[in-house]
Amino acid sequence: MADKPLKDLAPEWAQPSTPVTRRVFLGLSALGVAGIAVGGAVADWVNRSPIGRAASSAGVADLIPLGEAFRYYTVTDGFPSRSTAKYQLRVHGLVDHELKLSYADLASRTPTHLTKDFQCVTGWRVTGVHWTGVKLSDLLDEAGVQSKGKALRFTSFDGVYTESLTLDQARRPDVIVAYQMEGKTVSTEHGGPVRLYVAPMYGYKSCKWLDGIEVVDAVEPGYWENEGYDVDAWIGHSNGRDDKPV
Ligand SMILES: Nc1nc2c(c(=O)[nH]1)N[C@H]1C(S)=C(S)[C@@H](COP(=O)(O)O)O[C@H]1N2
Ligand SMILES: [Mo]
Repeated sequence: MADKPLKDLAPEWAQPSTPVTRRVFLGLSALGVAGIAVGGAVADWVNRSPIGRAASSAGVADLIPLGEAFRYYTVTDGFPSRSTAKYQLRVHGLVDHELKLSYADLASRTPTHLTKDFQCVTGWRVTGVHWTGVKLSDLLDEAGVQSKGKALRFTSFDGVYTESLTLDQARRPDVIVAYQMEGKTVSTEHGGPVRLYVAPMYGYKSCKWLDGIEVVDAVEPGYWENEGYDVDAWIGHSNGRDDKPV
């Protein structure tokens, strides 16, 4: 596959609303050589220090060696927080019965456990992440999808991010509304208390801070898809980035 300019492959850090601040750059150059020598410590630094987290949310951290560490992404200027007590998920649109589900409602349904890799299209991957959630297909069946319904539009309580799947994709058994990650309620930084987890696709499909699932009649491209990512996000087939299915 032909090489594309890096900016097309990594709009997360190239796009103007997440500028790389001077502070982030200073932090990164201070890290310099030491970062290569102590990979684990670098991952901790990215996860814990304000500079590391700024670098991470700006996508700059993709440029430094981290080994297997999650980056915490957000397209807004923060990580919106909602308690499990206040959380609500709406399943609406072309359905027979609209659902309004609390965290407890989700947790009381038949759980699905998945241990799978999490892979961002920019190149980082965390292997063997343990997720617990409810199959999206179960929620769709409960709501009763009308015959005009062909696709889903996901919304986030960050107020900005959106994602999409076709109904066929959404009905796969490895697509879940996840309320636990590594045995605990999904953290605020990882899009909790509830996020989508679309195992067979790149991370951008896995909408964080999920608050709405709308059944619509056609796929509507999501946030990053409007910035150039493929609507088709199957790992191994998208953006010329990775040919090895996981
Ligand atoms: N609401 C919201 N969801 C999002 C994103 C985001 O910025 N905002 N980033 C996406 C991308 S590109 C990836 S790789 C994963 C990253 O998940 P993490 O921040 O838990 O590592 O979340 C996806 N879902
Ligand atoms: Mo990503």
